[in-house]
Amino acid sequence: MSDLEALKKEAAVRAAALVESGMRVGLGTGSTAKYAIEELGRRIASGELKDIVGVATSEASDQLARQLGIPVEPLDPRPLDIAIDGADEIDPKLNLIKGLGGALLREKLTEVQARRFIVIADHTKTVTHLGEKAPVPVEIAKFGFLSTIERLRAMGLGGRLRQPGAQPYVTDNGNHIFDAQLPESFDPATLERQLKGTLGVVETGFFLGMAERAFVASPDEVRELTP
Ligand code: ABF
Repeated sequence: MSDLEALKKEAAVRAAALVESGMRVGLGTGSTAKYAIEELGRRIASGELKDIVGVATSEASDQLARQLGIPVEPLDPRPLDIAIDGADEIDPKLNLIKGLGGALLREKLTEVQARRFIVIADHTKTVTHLGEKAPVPVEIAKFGFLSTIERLRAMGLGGRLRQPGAQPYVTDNGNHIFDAQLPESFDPATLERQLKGTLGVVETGFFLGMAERAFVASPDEVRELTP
């Protein structure tokens, strides 16, 4: 395991320790969240954790959880006790950019319902302001996606349709993703509102004011951050 993977795992294990028997747990997506799911599976197998129910934020996490003996249910209106997930950027107030893994819509639907939303990451994900390193992924409807992209460009946003091969990337919800380059200076809440008001936009990768705490692992320590 590389040093960075070991750090991600350390952060994930710290967050997974907050899960108690009987809890309903939002299961994140991505390489860091995978370690949290594995740790929950380990704790179930050892008999330390009983009767938890997972709500998965992607087909991949759903499959992994089931393989590890974590019962998975669809999201329903009941609150979740906790959700644990990775992020692409974390600012000092724990505002996040998420969605480079493509699961932003299910992640937001799930994590907004969690009493506690815990972020896990290695130290490369912290920034002083959002957009420093990553674009913001914007999930857009497949139907008319080129028109939606024109509307986004007309707002002054650069960026590109996510297209890893010959075809555009398709999310678990059948949509496409436009990875928007962020301007040098902008207010995330204002841009989020503008994006959500744009026809064809389904969801954005801004997760603002949602995280309760973050476990961020660096080679020296796992820091526990609060907003
Ligand atoms: C999910 O996975 C996403 O919201 C985010 O895009 C990504 C982070 O992945 P990783 O932990 O692999 O860096 O949490």
